[in-house]
Amino acid sequence: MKVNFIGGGAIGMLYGAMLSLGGTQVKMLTRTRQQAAKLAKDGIRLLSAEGEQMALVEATSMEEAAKPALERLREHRAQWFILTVKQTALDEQLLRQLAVLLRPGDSLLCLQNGIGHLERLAAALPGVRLYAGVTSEGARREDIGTVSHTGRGELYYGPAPVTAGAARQEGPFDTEPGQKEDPLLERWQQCVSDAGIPAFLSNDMRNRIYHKLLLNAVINPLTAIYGIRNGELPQHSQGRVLMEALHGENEAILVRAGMEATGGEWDRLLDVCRKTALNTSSMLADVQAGRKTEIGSINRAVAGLARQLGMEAPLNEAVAEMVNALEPLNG
Ligand code: KPL
Repeated sequence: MKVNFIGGGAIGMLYGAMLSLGGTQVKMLTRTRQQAAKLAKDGIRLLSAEGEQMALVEATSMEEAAKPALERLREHRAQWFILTVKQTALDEQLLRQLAVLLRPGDSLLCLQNGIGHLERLAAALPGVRLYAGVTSEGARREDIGTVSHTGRGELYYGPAPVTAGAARQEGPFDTEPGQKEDPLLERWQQCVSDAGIPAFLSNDMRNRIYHKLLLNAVINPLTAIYGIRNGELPQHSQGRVLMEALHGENEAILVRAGMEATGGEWDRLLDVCRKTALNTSSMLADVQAGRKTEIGSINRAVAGLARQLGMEAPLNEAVAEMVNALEPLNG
């Protein structure tokens, strides 16, 4: 089976390289033509504890791939796609391109942080089988052709928990009666297993997404506001106080929204800060690079969820304002 990655960032290149080295045919669909040309010519350079490896891939720009005329020439078999762009890149133009590129019966695995994207994708791509994934793999994009594997992690994926109100999906959703089997799922599982990627099929993705959101909605805004690395946050006198308060607010909201708390959430947060101590969070990296951040799909989205549930989220609102103030005006 061919696996098509939409997005040539750190996670897209990491998984693209690992799958290719494991024997899967990989196609990278990138935002820029320059990156597509580089990857098509040289492949992906993967730097890891095992050394340096070159992974051969096909590549083309998203703009090129989503031309309606070319799309008509596409093979008829259903295809497996993985969306690895940030939520900030999931704008109307990309949604339109995806609607040209993907057909009913195709499968799309979405690896975004935060919430809100699955509903937008479900509405834009009727008939596409949507999956959600949460990865803890560590990756850093060094340049348009090189990625470093900075920490081993796991991938959990499963039917996307699209909330009521979004377009109805034909697919293997746990919420849908009369589910249809996805013929590509077993082949995808074989591909990740051949690549040595620890990946687990889950029927509990809403819970997993909320647990990841609980981490991102504390670490990301606070490290961005204070300009510190993940490991410094629990040591930061003011940051630590806000960390506890924001975590408390988020946990209450997410539990009301359906997250199953285990009692170990606060320790998990400290553990992630420890394990990713030297990381610059993705939000701080965005602020430092003068890019728009994912605050809208993280803290603003948590505040929106709170409103829907009749709750208040003053700390989420406050950190969202502060991070917005750090963003470029028209980024
Ligand atoms: O996912 C992350 C991010 O930076 O977006 C964390 C868990 C905070 C690790 O850096």
